[in-house]
Amino acid sequence: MEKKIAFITGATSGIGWSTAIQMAEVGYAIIGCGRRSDRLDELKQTLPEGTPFHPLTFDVSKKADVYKAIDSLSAEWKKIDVLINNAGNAHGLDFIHEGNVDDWDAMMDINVKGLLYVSKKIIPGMVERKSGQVINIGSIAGKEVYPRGNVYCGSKYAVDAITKGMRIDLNPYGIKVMGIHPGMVETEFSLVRFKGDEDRAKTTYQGYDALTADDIADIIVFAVTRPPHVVMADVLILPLDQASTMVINKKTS
Ligand code: NDP
Ligand code: 8X3
Repeated sequence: MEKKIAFITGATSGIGWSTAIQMAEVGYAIIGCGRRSDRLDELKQTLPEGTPFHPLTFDVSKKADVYKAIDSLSAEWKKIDVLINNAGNAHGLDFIHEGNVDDWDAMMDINVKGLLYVSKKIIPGMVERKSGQVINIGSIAGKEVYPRGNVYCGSKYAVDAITKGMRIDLNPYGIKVMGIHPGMVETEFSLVRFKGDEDRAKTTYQGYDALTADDIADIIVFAVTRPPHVVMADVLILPLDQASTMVINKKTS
């Protein structure tokens, strides 16, 4: 493969979708992942013409499926230059004593263990080649806890800690490791958190200009286009109207 290869989880929607397009625009071949294969077909049609694209349909929380999907790549596609661990969601927004255990399982299994399963299959190749870049999508929820954020925040604090651990352990191998921690980004995120309640999801982004998925993709492209000696290690990115998880300057009229 002449082009560098980016492996993007959660490429069927939101941040991952925009990242696939912007990475292709700067010359990357794309491995796009997600559970919805129809969306991956749609993504393929949306990418700049001539972009080498390999869809992989799997659930990141199912270890055997993750391994099978990544093992199915040809030797050429296995030489992944950039791994973007983006797949994830919040499930529910409940006080800890009222939380749904299935939601807790989903957030830990997808946001934390899913990231680890994918990393386990891809990072050893980077270590062998002594090159590569890992970009983990955390959240402002991994930097500060808010009411009813409990387990989602826990999952994103874990992503932050794992990212820092990766940077330390991979330091001898010339592998760049970055965490990106966005505030409010208007995607399907709230639709998933509120289990398909469109009105509630929409309200989350009303009264201020939330970030867009493209804003996060911009940061990713900036990070992967730095000179070899430069690592963008940690970025907290917020909408202008957001000062913290709980302080958002919403206009009421
Ligand atoms: P979206 O809901 O738009 O996208 C989530 C993506 O994750 C989808 O492509 C979805 O694909 C994939 N995904 C979810 N669960 C699984 C699973 N079990 N297996 C495989 N893929 C899965 O949300 P965002 O784009 O906003 O979210 C992307 C990341 O950004 C997440 O990690 C989120 O926590 C983080 N984030 C989002 C913020 C926001 O305000 N939107 C703020 C801070 C961080 P599919 O359903 O096809 O499997
Ligand atoms: C998404 C942002 O504040 O809803 O990670 O947790 S927040």
